[in-house]
Amino acid sequence: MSESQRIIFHLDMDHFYTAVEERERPEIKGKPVIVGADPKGGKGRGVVATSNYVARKAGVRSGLPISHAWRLCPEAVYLPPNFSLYIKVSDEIMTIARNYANKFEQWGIDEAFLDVSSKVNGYVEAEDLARQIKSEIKEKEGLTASIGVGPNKLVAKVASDFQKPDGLTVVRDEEVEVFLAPLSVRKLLWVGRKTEVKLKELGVNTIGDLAAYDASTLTSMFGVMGWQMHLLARGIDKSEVEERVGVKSVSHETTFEEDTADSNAILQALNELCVEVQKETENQHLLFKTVTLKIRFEHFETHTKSKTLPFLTNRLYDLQKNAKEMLLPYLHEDRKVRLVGVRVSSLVSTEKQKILL
Ligand code: TTP
Ligand code: CA
Repeated sequence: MSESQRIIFHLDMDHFYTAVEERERPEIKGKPVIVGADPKGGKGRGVVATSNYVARKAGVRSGLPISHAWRLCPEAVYLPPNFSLYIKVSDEIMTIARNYANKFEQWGIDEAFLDVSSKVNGYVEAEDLARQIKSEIKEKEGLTASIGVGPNKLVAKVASDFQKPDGLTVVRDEEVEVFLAPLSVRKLLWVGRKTEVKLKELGVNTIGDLAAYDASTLTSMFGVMGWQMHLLARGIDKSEVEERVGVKSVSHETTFEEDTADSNAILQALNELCVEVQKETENQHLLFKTVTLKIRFEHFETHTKSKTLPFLTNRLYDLQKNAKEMLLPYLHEDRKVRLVGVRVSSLVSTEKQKILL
């Protein structure tokens, strides 16, 4: 299929965490709302996860130190993140959106790409379809989404951000260049702050400036990325919408040198496995919700038992306590154990807010 025949949507929920909180607590609607670390009267550490549009008017944004947010907006409603609720709502939204797409790619907790090329005939139908998705989400979840429609993922992504909140921006193939040209280079997916500074030094501020710049100079300065940036600036992006597979679980298991019925030895092994699993989740910036115990007796009789916690965690204590609780009923003096294992799943990345269920 040629590039010009594709129609891609990018769906992005508006101020997601705070929108969910406002839905759950109608009494805070209209007030500035900030989800993030505890401000502790201005002495808190940690950062803002997100803020609603009222708080954004006061300058409070994602990533700002919470103490700074407190100075800008002490009257805001400050709430700790309720990840399990956001994940549940995210799942429901993704289920709604997925239904409309030929190909679907979740991109973070509140974003997704949809390839609807063979669902619609042209941009007029595409716009109707985008409206339908927005209203189904509004009706079923009470939340607003912004959708960008374009010939590829890049244009769709930039378009969804163009008229927020509750936006719908359609950019047809022939409009791409004019649409992108006046926007800051920062809007391009892979242009970070450092690159932005370097580009500014070259006199490149807008996407249009970048598109007009000599590609080989960019390549000599930034390597492959320079070449890619130049393509993106011209609105060229051939990447496909595809289901992403992430880390789904983290697990460790151990086989005893000799089968054993010594409950102390088995519990100690389990604790050590929990330490390894917890370390790995921490290194990968993951929180988990489901803990699974695996136990194999002599003669290979194997059992697994899982428990889903009511909250997301990455604490060793939670892991060890729950794994132990599941293990104890299996331990008997006359039953020798060959192997124990621990797995955590229902993972969420704290770093990029990617869901890896
Ligand atoms: P975003 O989509 O970047 O932001 P948003 O939905 O809050 O606001 P917008 O209307 O501009 O799209 O991120 C989605 C959620 O991810 C956000 O609600 C909270 C979380 N998040 C963080 O926890 N830390 C961050 O630094 C960012 C950017 C987001
Ligand atoms: Ca969002």
